[in-house]
Amino acid sequence: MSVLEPHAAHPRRQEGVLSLRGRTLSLDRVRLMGVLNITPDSFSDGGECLSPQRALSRARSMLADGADILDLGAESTRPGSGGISGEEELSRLLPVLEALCGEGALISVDTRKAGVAREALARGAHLINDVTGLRDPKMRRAVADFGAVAVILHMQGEPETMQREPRYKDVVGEIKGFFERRIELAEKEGVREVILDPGIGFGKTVEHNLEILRRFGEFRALGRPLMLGASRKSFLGAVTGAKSPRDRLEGTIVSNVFGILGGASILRVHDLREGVRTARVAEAILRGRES
Ligand code: HH2
Repeated sequence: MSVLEPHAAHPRRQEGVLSLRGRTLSLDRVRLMGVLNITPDSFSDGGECLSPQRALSRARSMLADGADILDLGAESTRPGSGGISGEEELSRLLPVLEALCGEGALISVDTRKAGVAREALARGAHLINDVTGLRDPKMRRAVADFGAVAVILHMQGEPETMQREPRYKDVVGEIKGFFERRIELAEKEGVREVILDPGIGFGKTVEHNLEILRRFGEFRALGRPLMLGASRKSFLGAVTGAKSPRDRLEGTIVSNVFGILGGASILRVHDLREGVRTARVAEAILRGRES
């Protein structure tokens, strides 16, 4: 199937409204999630926002540039990263989370720990972005107890080792099967709503990432909103030779266009101004400006 010919049985994008704990986010257009890494070691911007003041100023500038949601991550999941304790993660996260919730922002928390998710949800977070795809029953319980939405991300292996030798017979087919199994587990536990993210760079070779983007539209068959996180990732450097993550903006834009053509509802990006403009132009081409 070509990216330009959406499957007749499925609309280009999952439309509707996300209910985010008393707030709503309409998916009538592509939404932008801004990455806020409150970490010393994230792959593209580690150390930039470790102090709450700097994190808040970056968050405000992403909101001003058009971010619909901010994704707060206090533990890096870059390939080879070791974990940190829940206490450490919370001490980085909570001051920034509380301030931004107080300012009315929609907040996603990027965490693998059920205890961290619970604390964040108790303080007003709207969405849990779990790179382990709700594997832990305690995580599913936490999301369900708070009536929150969760992002189920596909990862082969663990961040510590995931890039060693990722292997698939059919990368898209296997990810779809994974989503089906995790959606079933999540729904059994009472999780109301999930967003699916195939996890670019999470246990995938360059070729796997390219194939996921080429075949992104196939995930539409699952009938859930889709998220794409290609921003600044290393496969773009492998293709273009851009060693520095900051030098991968064009690759990010092209990937996001492919994601939009394939039906992505949410793009997770570091560069908001460019991300918003990419989405608006792609939508205008697809649907005309009037709509
Ligand atoms: N990518 C990263 C982290 N979390 N979550 C979703 N849903 N999708 C992604 O593609 C994704 C993610 C890695 O990027 P970043 O947060 O910039 O780096 P790090 O994990 O090193 O903090």
